Amino acid sequence: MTVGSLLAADLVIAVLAAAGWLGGGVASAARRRPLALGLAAFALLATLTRAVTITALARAGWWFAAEKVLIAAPLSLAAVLVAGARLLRRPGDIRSAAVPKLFAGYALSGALLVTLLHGYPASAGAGLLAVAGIVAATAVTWRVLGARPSRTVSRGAVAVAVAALVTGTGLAVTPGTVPAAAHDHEYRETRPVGEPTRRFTLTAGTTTVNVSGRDVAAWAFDGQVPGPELTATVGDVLEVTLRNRDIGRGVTLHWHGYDVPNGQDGVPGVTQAAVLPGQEFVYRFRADQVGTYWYHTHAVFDVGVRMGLYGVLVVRPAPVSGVDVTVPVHTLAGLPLPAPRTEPVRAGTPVRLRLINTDSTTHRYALAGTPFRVAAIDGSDLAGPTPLTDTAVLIPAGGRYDLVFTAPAAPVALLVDGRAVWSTGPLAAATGDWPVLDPLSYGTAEPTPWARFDRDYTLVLDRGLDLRRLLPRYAHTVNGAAEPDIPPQVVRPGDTVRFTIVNRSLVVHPWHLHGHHVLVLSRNGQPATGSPLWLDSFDVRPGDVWEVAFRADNPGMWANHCHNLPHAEAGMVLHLMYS
Ligand SMILES: [Cu+2]
Repeated sequence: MTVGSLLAADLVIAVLAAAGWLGGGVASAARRRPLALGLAAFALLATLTRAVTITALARAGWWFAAEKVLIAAPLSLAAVLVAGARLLRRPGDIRSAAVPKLFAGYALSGALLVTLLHGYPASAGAGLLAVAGIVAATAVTWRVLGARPSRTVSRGAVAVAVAALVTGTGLAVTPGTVPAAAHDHEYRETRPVGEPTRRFTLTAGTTTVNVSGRDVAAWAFDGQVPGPELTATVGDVLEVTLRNRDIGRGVTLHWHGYDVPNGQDGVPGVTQAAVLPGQEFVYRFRADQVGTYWYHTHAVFDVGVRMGLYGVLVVRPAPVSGVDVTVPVHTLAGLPLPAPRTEPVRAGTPVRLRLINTDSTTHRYALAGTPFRVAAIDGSDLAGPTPLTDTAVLIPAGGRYDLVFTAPAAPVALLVDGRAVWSTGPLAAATGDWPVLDPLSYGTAEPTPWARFDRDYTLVLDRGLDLRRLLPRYAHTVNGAAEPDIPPQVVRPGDTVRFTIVNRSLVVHPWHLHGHHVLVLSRNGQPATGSPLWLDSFDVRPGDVWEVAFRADNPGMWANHCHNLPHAEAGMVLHLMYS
């Protein structure tokens, strides 16, 4: 069982246990004896089962189980002692068993709320608030059901509830380490880039585009989705003038995967101000990295990218022979892009397909009709890629794979999630049951360039209630905090830095560090054994633990965030900053 499914199973069992106790309590109060006993027995079994799931999660990593061991386990034990013991007693008036069962239900619900609303890391404040709620709810139940606890017991309950509430609130609202203001830095260009050799102008504006015969509202560069394909040869100096015609909330250009100097990175509020209607901004950088990249707005980027403010950036070595096709996949107003295209290719011609996922979720790509190799991922060439046949690849949000093959005489087709997007001729292919390539074991290994690390950071991805804003939100969190309250990671120029990224939530988080490519060291304790993988976008699935590392060689203030853009807008953004 994967850690991701353990997390889900534990959550389901916790819900069932809480519901079972609450239902049993209500049935007892209604004097429905068989139902009450059945539900309570079921709840007792579910509560005890959690000992197994919580232990397994703790063995997989403390991050997955901290609050379950420290808060849920003691509360579950209390529930079992109070309500379970009651089950063993000689049958009397079933109604008198209602309060113990309801107490157990409150205890398990309280623990569940701690997991769902607070998550990681476990905190005494959250635990005490849960205790206060449980004691208060039990005291009220006692009254409502007309039972008469002794004066000592009721006074004791009130005292415990008040003390827990006060202490818990105090601990919960005390601010942690609030980061230094992350938004007034600006790193000036220090490297001279030379005279531009490739000049482009991109004008952002609202428009209507036609997708599969339907007119849909879009935000676009130069009126087209995707925007114009920017191409360069390695060594070129790119100058891109961004103009904003009428995108009211502003626009920027972020060069996804391109490790530009910080001032060119296009993150509003961090490296520049958003370009408002009527304004312009000029980006200039040298094209030192060969490969497949893309650009997109980083201003209100959940809406902006989804509405169409993105395009392709390809930097080729010179000279290039053969067929070279870019396939940027996107979902615009629920409709898939690009439209299917057929392009006959003469047999024997070398073909490179540059697959780009510009959506917020993973896509599955399958190339049918030919063996192929994965020549590059995220712009970096792989070492010793071997031929693959009938194998699918999963590309995370923001990620790119370059597939290469020699065109056979028979047709070849590229399918995205089962839909043909590019082909050399008619080909019906069923690719749904193909195995998926694991890039961590593909290609030829090379020694890791570093033996030791100057900095170690752990990012635990979760969900939680963020109360630090005007309106509370159910945020996507990193180490229990949401933007802008996640402390920045501080590095010195030249440091080798290791990140451990842990996903204890139930959804995939495609991780994306700006300005640097990270080398994958391991996933879930298994070292990467294939070609060195230098990634800028990788899917951290539920229960995953990724270890990646990079050299701090690009000074500035860099966004480090989830590239599922709704998650990023809901708090999952922090910054990497150079001291
Ligand atoms: Cu995410």
